[in-house]
Amino acid sequence: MTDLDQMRDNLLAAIEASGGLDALETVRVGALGKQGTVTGLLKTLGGMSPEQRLVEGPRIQGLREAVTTAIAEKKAALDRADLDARLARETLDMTLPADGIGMGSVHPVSQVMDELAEIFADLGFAVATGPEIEDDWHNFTALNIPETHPARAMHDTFYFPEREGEQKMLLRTHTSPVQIRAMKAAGGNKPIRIIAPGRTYRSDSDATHTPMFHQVEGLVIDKGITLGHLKWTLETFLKAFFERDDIVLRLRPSYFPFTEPSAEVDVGFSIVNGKRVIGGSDGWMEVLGSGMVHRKVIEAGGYDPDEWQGFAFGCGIDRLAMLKYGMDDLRAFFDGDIRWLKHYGFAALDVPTLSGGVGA
Ligand code: 2NL
Repeated sequence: MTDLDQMRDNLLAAIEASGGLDALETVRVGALGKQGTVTGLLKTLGGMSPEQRLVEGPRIQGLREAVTTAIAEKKAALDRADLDARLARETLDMTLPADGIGMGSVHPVSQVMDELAEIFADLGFAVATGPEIEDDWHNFTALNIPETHPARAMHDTFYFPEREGEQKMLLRTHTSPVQIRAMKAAGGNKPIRIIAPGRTYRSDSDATHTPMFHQVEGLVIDKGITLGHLKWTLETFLKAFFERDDIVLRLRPSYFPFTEPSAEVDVGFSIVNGKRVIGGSDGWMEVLGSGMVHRKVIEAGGYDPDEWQGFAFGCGIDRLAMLKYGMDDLRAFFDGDIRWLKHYGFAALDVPTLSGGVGA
């Protein structure tokens, strides 16, 4: 065996024995680096005679190629082993449950508004909306509310600063102006059946009153409308809303400027586990205000009161939600506390339907 063969065997053995990329690099530098043994041999070619170079050149170049190839193969093997080790170490358990997606929920007020729309749609009522910033005429005058009425006082209603030659503007105190606008738009010659749900504002704040609250009003205008239509409609609505057949109503004579006669509507409740539940007859609870639309209001809406009659009603949506879903603090409705919303909120795709049960 020549020195060159011996050198090749030693180098190939050293490459094969390298346990890692660092050790392999050391072998490479020792053989092929600037000061390397193989590089040193290549340098000796310059000092040889042409005959000797013809013999030694291919041998030394052969050695260089053999070493280069062996290093490349060893490096690939080490890389592969390294990858295999990492794959074995870094496992990903595909059977673990994924992180939950943060889903929002439908606020009880929105849920109840959807339920109201669904129930009244079945009775032929459309949903009407209008501005929350109203003028004095639509909110008060058209509704036969006198200039001296306490509701018109600064401490009850939120007014905007007055402007020269313009109507007083305010935040609507009920959704009645929406219905006045609907009457005006109808032109005084066709029947109307609408509900008007929405935000309303009064300068009031304690455990059971917030400055902003939600109201729904209903209005029917037609020829030959009586209190009987009113009572049947409210009874049918309350049975559908509270999802009980044992709903009993009591109409108590009352007063509103916009209706004549007027009636407060009480619903029978029963006591279940110390709490009041709608239905049954352990006692009476006031839930709605109602009446036959005052002839002055029919006139203000552009209808002839000798030909057209109507009934109307109004009630708080927040209160309806509390009675149906069992919350006891109104203020929590508008705090935006995520825990309250999670607890009392409704699934976004759980749209109320009469057939599926409006109560979600
Ligand atoms: C209540 C009482 C009521 C009305 C609202 C109304 C609207 C028009 C004409 C006549 Cl356009 N009336 N709305 C009628 C009676 C009662 O609400 O206690 N609301 C919370």
